[in-house]
Amino acid sequence: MTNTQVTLIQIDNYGPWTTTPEPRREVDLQALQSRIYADVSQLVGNREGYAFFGRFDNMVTVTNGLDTTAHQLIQESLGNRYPVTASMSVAVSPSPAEALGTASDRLQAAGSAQDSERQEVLRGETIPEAERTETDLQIAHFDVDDVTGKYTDQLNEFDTFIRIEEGYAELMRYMRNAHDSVAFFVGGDNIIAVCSDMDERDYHDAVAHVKDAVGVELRVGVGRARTPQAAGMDAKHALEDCREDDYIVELDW
Ligand SMILES: Nc1nc2c(ncn2[C@@H]2O[C@H](COP(=O)(O)OP(=O)(O)O)[C@@H](O)[C@H]2O)c(=O)[nH]1
Ligand SMILES: [Mg+2]
Repeated sequence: MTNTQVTLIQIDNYGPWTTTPEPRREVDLQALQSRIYADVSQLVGNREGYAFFGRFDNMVTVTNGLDTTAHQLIQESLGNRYPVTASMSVAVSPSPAEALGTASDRLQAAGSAQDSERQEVLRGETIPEAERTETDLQIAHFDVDDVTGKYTDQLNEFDTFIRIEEGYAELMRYMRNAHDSVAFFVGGDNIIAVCSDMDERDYHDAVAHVKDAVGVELRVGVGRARTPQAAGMDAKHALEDCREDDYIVELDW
């Protein structure tokens, strides 16, 4: 059984900040957002977690193994490095989508994303060390079969981008609706999903659904472990096995 710990990181009062006293230069906002994400990826990643850029102002991170103190340190580091602060909300569930839902509820209860009074809150609970198991995380690493031959080397880059985004949109919706799982585009032709307890058939169905709906052919490797990074690395190895053996789905257990 999976038990995913999700931390929602939300930049405090970011909307008003981007327009006060007048709209800030977009290029500066883009640089700021990508730097905050880079730091979050490393701060969470150094502690065996995974971070997704999401909408940049709201980042979803998977934090099994990070306790409250680790969260406070990350929050403090962001506050020290940037002209904005971040709030964090943590929740745990066998269903990743439900964990993210509970984390969102807790943050919303603490105040609006555009409330200047709500600053650097930290809410929620982490998994007690004694309750952690080797199957808490199930992570799936999807990639488009031969994106280079079918798209990158063939089409206008914008038409390639449209195809990849269509595949992503279809997969994220399917994983959310059918399996309470959350999937994020991570660049190139890659999508990483944090999954509930899905089996091989479920993954075949997901890949078949995306192919039927939008014609994008995916492969997927899946890992299971105690930490997000261990599960994610197993998933990447399983995906390499898929490519070598010409399978569509490979589970690393
Ligand atoms: N985030 C991420 N991107 C990757 C990874 N591997 C490949 N990519 C990206 O995906 C693109 C396509 O690579 P690949 O899937 O190997 O090509 P294909 O075999 O033609 O589909 C690369 O240009 C990278 O941008 C990975 O492990 N993680
Ligand atoms: Mg590929």
